[in-house]
Amino acid sequence: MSEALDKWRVLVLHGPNLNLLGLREPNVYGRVTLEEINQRLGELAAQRQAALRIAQSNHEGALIDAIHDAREWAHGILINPGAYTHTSVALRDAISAVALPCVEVHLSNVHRREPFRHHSFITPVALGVIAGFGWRSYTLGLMALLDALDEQCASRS
Ligand code: DHK
Repeated sequence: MSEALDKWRVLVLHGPNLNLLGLREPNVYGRVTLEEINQRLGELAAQRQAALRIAQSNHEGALIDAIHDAREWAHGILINPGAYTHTSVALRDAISAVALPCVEVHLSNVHRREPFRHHSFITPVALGVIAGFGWRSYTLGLMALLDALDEQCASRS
């Protein structure tokens, strides 16, 4: 990764259980692995002159630490908070605290699933949400984030 030459630097964060993608409930989450998703994101980022730092954690605090750290280097955040979407005020506060543009993504259409998945603590502090398109939610989310960053930059110049 040649961050110095890239236009945008993005933190990609995968929350709990997403390390099991490909094996985990493939009828809900698909058969594409996390590594494959990361590879597809990397290809898209290269086309758009963006640099990605990618992390996955099953621990709320580690996700929060990564968000705090992003304050020092990132222009934006792409996050699938997994189940923390529906439970974590702390994760929401971290996103709000760093004030970086953030796109929330979900592989599944959470609104077609159990009622407890219908509420997100993250959405109110996100630019937008993409859900229900399997692994493509991530690439659509990255495109949306980079478009928003480009637009922000154009409106400043
Ligand atoms: C992933 C999870 O792990 C769930 O807890 C969320 C999300 C949905 C997804 O669809 O990517 O409810």
